[in-house]
Amino acid sequence: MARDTTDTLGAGTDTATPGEGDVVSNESLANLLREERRFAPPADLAAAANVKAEAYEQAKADRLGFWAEQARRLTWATEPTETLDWSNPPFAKWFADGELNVAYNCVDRHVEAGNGGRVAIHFEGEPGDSRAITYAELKDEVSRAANALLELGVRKGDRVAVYLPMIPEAVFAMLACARIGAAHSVVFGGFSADAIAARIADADAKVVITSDGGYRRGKPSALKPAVDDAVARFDTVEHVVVVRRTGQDIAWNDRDVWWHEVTGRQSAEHTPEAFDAEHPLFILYTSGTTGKPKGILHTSGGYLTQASYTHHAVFDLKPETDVYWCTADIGWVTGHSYIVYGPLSNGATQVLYEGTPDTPHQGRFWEIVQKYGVSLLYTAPTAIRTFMKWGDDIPAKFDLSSLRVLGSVGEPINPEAWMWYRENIGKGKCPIVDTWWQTETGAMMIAPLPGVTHTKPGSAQRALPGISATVVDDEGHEVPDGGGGYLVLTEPWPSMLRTIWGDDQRFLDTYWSRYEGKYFAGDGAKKDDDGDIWLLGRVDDVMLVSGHNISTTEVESALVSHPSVAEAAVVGAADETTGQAIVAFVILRGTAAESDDLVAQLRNHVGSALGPIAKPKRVLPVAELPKTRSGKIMRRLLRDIAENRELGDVSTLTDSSVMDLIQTKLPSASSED
Ligand code: 6R9
Repeated sequence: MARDTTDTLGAGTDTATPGEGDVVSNESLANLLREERRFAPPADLAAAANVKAEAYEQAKADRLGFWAEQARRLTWATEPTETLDWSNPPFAKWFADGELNVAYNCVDRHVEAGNGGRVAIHFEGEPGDSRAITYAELKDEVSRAANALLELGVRKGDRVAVYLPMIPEAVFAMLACARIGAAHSVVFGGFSADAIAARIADADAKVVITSDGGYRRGKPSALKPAVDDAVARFDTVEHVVVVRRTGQDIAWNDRDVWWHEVTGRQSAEHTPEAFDAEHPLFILYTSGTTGKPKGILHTSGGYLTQASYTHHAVFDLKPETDVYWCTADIGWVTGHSYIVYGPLSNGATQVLYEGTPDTPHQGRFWEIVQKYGVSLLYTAPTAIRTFMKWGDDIPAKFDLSSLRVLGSVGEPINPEAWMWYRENIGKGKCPIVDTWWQTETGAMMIAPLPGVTHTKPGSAQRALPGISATVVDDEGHEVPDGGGGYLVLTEPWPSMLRTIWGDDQRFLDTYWSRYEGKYFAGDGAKKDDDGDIWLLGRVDDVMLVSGHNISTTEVESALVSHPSVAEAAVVGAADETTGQAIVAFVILRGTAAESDDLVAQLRNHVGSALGPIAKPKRVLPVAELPKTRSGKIMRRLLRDIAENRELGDVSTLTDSSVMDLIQTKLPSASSED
């Protein structure tokens, strides 16, 4: 199934596609796609890069020494003397005898270094309101919020749920928790009352921080009613803190307190306490293939070391001059590591945008880049493909000359989307860093270094310095260059998940039982002839056609390389003769007209790009694709459609009407030659 975040704990159990059996067969993933384009780093960027090629050598010679050095980029109350304790694998301890305060590292130390006047956050509300928050102001806000949480009875070791829109208070709330040693559990602001309730229960959260609402597609959208509904199911939630954002009418309960009141009466002084490096920092829920979301636990010192280092290395952040913008929601791991902890620990100036890319117009992102002079941009392939569909003329209207590094995360980026990003947004001069990582890995694992790597469209390329990743076959043997199989991580890394909250056994079973001593990421991957890694999508999505494992990603990329296609989602549907047959759903680019002739062209196009085995049996032009709220395509639902089955759980879809639209397309399905 597509990797998504299920709305409720316990609900949404997925079953394997009938007839498909175990898609991880003895046939390793076929290596079909060829990509010859290469792009050298710009000379000036390479010359001044934060991290140069030596880092790989240095980390290879002494991996733990390398991470110990990166840990010294942080400010410790007690410097660690131990780097890694791996005496009880896979339960790692990093920097175990060190002590630090994560919020101090993200806030106070920049003020102490004389940078209190630097803007930490340029907030841009969807309606066009804006607010600049300096590091000195951030320190006051976080300190007041920390004092407020203490007044409400939150203590070190407690859990606080956060359910907020993309507003500065979300950052303040997370850092306030970190400051007092309470773990936050951020629940994405689009989730239902059931999802909130399940997460409150699983983590036993004592306080919930929410808002009346947020702005979404030009309208206030309420948040508090869902929290009220969820909280009413327990007597364990002591307080609900409510940020006033939209001013809409809300019901008020005894346990509710206004954020502005409870923080407004606090001192702006709060002395951060130092916590053990292994003190819990946050829990973030991610779905499993079997329904119940997993509470991924991250701790302090190792997590911050890697979030901070990778942000510095992969974005080449120059905090004095760069303006960074990550468009992810704070409710996803990307928002945690690359809006809050990575950039702020590095003293970055960043943009925080509340709304959607097409409100009030389809150029909103580029208008924001122009307004703030954004130099480092981090977004997702789904957004890039949407911009491709909207047309090249939209970004062309804005001044994007401030950009210098472009990042991608969340899904494999198709080579054509990569090229579009490079040409239309980066104007051919910005390196693209395709960053592979997961909620579980906490921080980036496989990505180019912008001043070092000769980039290849569509490949995340190689493990970052200090990270060990490879591709193995079914038996766990490393595949040779040119081979395909499953991505594994072969050595522990500082920001690795420590366990699944309350369920060590599930942690072992999910990640560590498939290959002895290796972390199983659940993604298909291949190595090219240079040994560079290409991600091929979730293992559960891999198709088995006439005995060959074929990746959805490669077929999708071949489709997107056709000038008429903006986006594609491919699934394997049960088929009497071939086991599974490839069915492709495609969104056409603005100008392309749907016709039988085009469908035939697209099928042939894939056949000639990848070989006859990968030629889709059916190609269905559709207006939209089902996506999770973090933008990942939900292929599981498309499989249901392709196999004429009742749809499975649709609660994680951004827009469930999409499925009705797609279903109406089925009769016009074009079939085989
Ligand atoms: C950071 C994040 C993790 C899964 C991961 C993989 C996919 C993420 C990717 C990518 C190819 C990339 N994924 N980045 N696939 N190339 N650059 O997205 O975390 O929400 O936990 O999802 O996303 O399938 O296993 P998370």
